[in-house]
Amino acid sequence: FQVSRKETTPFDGQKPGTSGLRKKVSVFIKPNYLHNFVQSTFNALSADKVKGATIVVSGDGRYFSKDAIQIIIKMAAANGVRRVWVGQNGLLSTPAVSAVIRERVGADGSKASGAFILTASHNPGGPHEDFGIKYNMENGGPAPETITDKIYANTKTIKEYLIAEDLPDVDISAVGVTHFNGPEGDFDVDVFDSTNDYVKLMRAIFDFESIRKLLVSPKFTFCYDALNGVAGIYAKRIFVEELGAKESSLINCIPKEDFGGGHPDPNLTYAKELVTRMGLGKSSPQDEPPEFGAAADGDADRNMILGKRFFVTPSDSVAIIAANAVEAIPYFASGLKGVARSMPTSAALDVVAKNLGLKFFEVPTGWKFFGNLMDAGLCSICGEESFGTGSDHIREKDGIWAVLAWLSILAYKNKNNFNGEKLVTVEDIVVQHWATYGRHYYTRYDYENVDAAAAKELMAYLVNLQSSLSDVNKIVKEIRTDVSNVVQADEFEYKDPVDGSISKHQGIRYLFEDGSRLVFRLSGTGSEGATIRLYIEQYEKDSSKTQRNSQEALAPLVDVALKLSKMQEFTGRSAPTVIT
Ligand code: VG1
Ligand code: CO
Repeated sequence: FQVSRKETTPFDGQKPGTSGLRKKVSVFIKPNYLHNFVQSTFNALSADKVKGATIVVSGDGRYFSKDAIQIIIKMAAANGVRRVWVGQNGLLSTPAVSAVIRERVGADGSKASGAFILTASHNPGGPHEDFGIKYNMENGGPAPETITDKIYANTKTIKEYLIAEDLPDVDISAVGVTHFNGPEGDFDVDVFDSTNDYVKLMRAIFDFESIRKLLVSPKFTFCYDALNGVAGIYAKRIFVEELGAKESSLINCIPKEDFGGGHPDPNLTYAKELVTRMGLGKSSPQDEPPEFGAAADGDADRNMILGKRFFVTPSDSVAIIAANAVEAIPYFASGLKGVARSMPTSAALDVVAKNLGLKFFEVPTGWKFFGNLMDAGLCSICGEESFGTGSDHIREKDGIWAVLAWLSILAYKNKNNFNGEKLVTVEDIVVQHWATYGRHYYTRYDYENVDAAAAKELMAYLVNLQSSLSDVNKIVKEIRTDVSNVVQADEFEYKDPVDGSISKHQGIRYLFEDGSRLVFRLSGTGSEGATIRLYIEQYEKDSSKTQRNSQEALAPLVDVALKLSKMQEFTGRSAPTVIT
């Protein structure tokens, strides 16, 4: 093939957000739009990560992925990349990409130095919806801000990109290596099985035999909803083929380019079918709900864990996994190095860390901050309130891993004896956890797609308020007398303990004397307007009061949050779009 240099001009707004660049497909298909971003990324990497390197290109299979993969292959060839690895049909979950970067060794001994992941995660897909792209580094984790800042700077000055226009499209539906010859030498496209490397890693972490006994036990019933995302191919392979779950326990497990028209976001609002099956929906289920249910987002890095008629809030989920990991999961048998959560995630994990004497870290939203801690050997398990849970086995959150972790805990709590009188259930485990550690009542209100200027004003107003705590408390007491005093109000700022880098403006916090918190943030993953996230939390130590309805328990704080922020005045919204 030949290398062409193509002239181009910059596009506005190619700044990677919390997790890459996400825009409407109609934006991504503009001539040169994707090309500019890909070339800007190559130009932001050190030469050895491009020339002669091996890179992975795949994603959640959403609309436009197949075209994007062919474009990136041609650009990689032209930029001197030696090998491109593609999951069959262009499919790899985000955690599987991380695993492939870290674990896969090519037939010729090659290792990958990075990956383009094609996904907009939990955002809808299809010709009128979202596409996304992000770059992950050699450690398998998202590019740090130093790199994403460079990529963004490059997108603003880009003048040309390199492409091998005459390279024929590669058939990515069939496993195998296609070999090409370019001006600088050989170039290979290696299409490989999307699940093998990931499954091998999961086998090395968990005791598949004991999980299998649980899944095949007639007392245990199971349901997994991939929301038509890429998780389906892993669920089928792992839960059904390896662990013996019935095929009928999988729903929406065939990946679709438009996620069946749905919102591939595993929460109580969008995972409707599963929520109904588990007995949590408005209408009652046809059959007795399963003992255990779980769902994933489009790229399978998120998870929702449900018991029969029972929702596990993600902040509790990571705390419970951390509390039980050493006993229940072979990978952690020798102990945890430390644990971490994102700032808006509830403090349930903090309490576990304190009780178990573990190192603990609070980082800004987004997975990239956990990676540094893990690379430095400081953190084994971490999580976010946004249905993200994971460990240092890779450098992304991992939806299937979280389900296997919960199944391991269930297997362990039932002493691997599933024929007893009554199984220990998901609800039993959570209620027991609250009794031991106290409960963090928690909810998140999302105001999606509000006017961007109004959202900014609301945030500026809240920051401004913080200059006087006594004024804040005066306003709070006028709204409600049954909440405690605000003792600290600030914008969260993080100093990375490993590299010393500082991230500012990571969310507005109001901290109360009794441990309650209100947090306000603007989303960095949307593609239209602005999304305001409001996180509300309250700690209850008294074990006789840990089983209240969470919206009821949090009502006073919700009231304070909405009135303090003048939410309706600024946004014109009387209610959030999503409550989790
Ligand atoms: C959201 C979540 C954040 C998560 C991010 C990426 O970001 O709040 O916790 O890490 O999505 O998840 P934001 O900036 O919109 O609040 V995923 O599954 O979209 O890669
Ligand atoms: Co995701």
